[in-house]
Amino acid sequence: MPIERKWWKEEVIYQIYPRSFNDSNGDGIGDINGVIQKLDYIKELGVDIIWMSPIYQSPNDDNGYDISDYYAIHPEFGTMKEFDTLLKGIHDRGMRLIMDLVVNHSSDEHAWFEESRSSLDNPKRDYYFWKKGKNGGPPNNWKSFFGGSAWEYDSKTDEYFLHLFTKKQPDLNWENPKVKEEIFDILKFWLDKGIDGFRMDVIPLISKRLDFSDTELGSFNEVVEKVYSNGPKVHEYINEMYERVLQHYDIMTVGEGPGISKDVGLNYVGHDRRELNMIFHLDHMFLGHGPRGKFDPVSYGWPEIKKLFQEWYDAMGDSGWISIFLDNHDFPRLVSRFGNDTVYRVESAKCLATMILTLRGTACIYQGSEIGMTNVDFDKIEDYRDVETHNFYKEFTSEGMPPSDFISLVQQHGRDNVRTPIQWNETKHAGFTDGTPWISVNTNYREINAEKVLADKNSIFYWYKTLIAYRKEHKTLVYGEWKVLDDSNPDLYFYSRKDEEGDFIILLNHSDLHHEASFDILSEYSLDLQNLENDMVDILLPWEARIYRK
Ligand code: TEU
Ligand code: CA
Repeated sequence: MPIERKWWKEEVIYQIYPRSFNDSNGDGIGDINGVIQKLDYIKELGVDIIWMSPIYQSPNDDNGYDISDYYAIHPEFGTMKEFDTLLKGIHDRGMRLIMDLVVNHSSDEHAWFEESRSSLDNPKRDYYFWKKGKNGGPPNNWKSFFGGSAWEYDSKTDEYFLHLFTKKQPDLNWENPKVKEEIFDILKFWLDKGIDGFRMDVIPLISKRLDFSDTELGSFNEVVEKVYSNGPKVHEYINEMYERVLQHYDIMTVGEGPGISKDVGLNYVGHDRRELNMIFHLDHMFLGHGPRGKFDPVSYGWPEIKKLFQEWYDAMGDSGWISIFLDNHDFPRLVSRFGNDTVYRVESAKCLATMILTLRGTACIYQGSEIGMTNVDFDKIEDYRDVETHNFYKEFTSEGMPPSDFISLVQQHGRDNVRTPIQWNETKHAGFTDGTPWISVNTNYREINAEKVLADKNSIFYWYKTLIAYRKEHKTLVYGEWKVLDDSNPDLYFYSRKDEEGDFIILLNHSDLHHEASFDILSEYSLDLQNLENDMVDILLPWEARIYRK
């Protein structure tokens, strides 16, 4: 079967975490008008699809991933009228907008939950999961993604409710047909406004194993995969969403896939599955998460990363599809985690960009990657905002971990690394706000900011722009067969992309070392793109990236 050609396979996604993108009214919080002000900047990069993290009404326990009204724009971000202006501005520039759909759970301040918790016989009681405790404690031993039990006791009705995330994010009960109807109405509301699709938050979690039995599994990643994700009715629910809503619009859907392994990926995105278009799988992002998660780290390296990319390529075949990304609002800055954000920050950022834009999958770029923003090194817990960080700080320090030890873990693995304000220029607060930012700006903003990269034709920004245009010109980099040519050197990523339209070789040195690069096959190709100056054909400089074409 020939691979199907689709716009959402060819186009490039740019993720905006609006709270940290650009503040237009001086309250220290990024907003919709702030995004509108930067639409030409985004267009200049050459990306096509903007994925907007949640902008709905929310108490912000998890920065908008706890929604209290799916039909309302949070006043901090602006008004529905301003949203309409944003959508028009995006469409007028030939770009598309996908919204973040968070329907595994709502906020506990959603009207549904306020009714549900009010009494045992409230008509909305089973919009959520309520259970009696066991042996004086929660119904089972399930843990939240964000520490502690996944159950919260509610004294009013003497029952516990399920929350796989914070206790202000109660899980919705998709078993209840009324819940599904409510969610399908939400989808239709936003699709009828003209948006171009959805990123579906933790979609593999929406079907629960209703026996709610204790788990004996050791590592949290295993619990996510085998207990929380891929439940008995997950495909029934997503397929129903497709049949009832999604198929009636020319849109794209991408499922965020904690727990979706390569072995079940095709069940969600196979071309004939009538479910989702693609997955943000998290296998490479969860690398390094030890038994208790990211703050219980284990070592890993490029061999594990490349093995996962091979496994997912093989699993998808020509039928399924994934997105290729190396960071988002939940994971550290890609140049800090996978590159070298000190001596070779620019070179490694460009090298990693080359990887993202030459593998098979829809490339997704997180805000700030195009200017080479790095992790932060806040050294006080008060500097952090992320509920995940604060919950685990309490949990680990209460077990005796010195606070300074936890802080160094947060500096490496915490989500606020990617949530500091975008660094627009070298004025106060990096030009993000005229007020006090909701989270401090990275202190390196004078050296790293958009104004500087836009003035430098050799900057990371223009390398992304060049690669994006190159990928669009050569669709072989989207659809072509991918093959690793030689993996004898663990520091090199050496692969081809080939189909009837083109024949490319990509050669990446993802290390701080010089490497020999005299591969006979290259004599048949000409060098099209190189991320740095180097006229030594047979030697690769640290973090050098080359694209050859026949
Ligand atoms: O993330 C789900 C998820 O897997 C995250 O919990 C992430 O992997 C975790 O931080 C790793 O430790 C989605 C959203 O992207 C995230 O921002 C939300 O906090 C979460 O769901 C709950 O909505
Ligand atoms: Ca604002």
